[in-house]
Amino acid sequence: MSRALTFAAAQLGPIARAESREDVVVRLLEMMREGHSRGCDVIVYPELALTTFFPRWYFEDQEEIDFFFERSFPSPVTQPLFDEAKRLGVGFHIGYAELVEQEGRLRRFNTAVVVDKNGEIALKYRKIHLPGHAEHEPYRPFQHLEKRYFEVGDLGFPVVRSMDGNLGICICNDRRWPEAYRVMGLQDVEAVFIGYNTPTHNPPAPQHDHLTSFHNHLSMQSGAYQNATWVVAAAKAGREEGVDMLGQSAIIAPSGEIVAMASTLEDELIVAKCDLDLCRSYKETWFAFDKHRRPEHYGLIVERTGAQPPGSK
Ligand code: CDV
Repeated sequence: MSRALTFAAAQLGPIARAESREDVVVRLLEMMREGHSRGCDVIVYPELALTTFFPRWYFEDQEEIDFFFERSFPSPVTQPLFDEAKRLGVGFHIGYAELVEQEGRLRRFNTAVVVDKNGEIALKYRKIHLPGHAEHEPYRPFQHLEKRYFEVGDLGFPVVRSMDGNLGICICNDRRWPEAYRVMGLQDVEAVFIGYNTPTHNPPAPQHDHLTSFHNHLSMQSGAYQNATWVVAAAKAGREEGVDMLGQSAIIAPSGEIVAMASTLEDELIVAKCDLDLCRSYKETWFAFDKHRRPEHYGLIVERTGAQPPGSK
């Protein structure tokens, strides 16, 4: 008997800066209901799914920045997502900007949660690989100030048993780093949920722009295959506040194959029935970690951050 869950990636089209959270929640609810009618168990929404992608602007006024953050989750505005999930019996994953008082100070994280079919938060993750820069860089046509607005996540890469699967999360830039998947792979992850906001133009390296889509799928397909897991990845896509954002949200099998992909740059739900037991045939053969890994030879991975050429001290 197979253990199949039906996953959806709920790609979002652009969210304008002037669009309210209430308006966005209406869009998210519409997609949740569509997902339910298509038999979905879990719906994956993108990174920072409640507002426009605000790190593209340089703000000095903390109040202006904090406008984009959630002080509680759920809040009165986002509670309908939790209520509808419970009523319909579907789980969901969603990313949001989190503002929390912790260790006696205000802290800000780029966060995502998995909510189960009872409307309860089953898993929380705070983004670890924060891309971009911390200061205003006037040469850029738009900024990417995640290093300014967020702290590095402090929860590691946790995996939870929920909704009959071993579920993990990573967020956008994390998907380019094999360590993120491997830490979850070592917790027997069977599905990794990923939300992303990826401009198709990267100002520091425009020579790679034509490969944006290739690198998106390359990273996630290798992460899925090498860790024998499903990957469900949802973009915020389209031209948002003048910036073109990558679409091509995808559901990827443990074989590394893309089994569903978005074809628009708008709100679009892609759905696939995913047999979690398919992970086993990879976890027990090619990637039987217990038999084949050699961690005694991987020390540098945790001892060293930046590369050093041979012979350097
Ligand atoms: N939101 C992101 O993390 N974006 C990064 C880049 C484009 C800055 C990404 O890796 O897609």
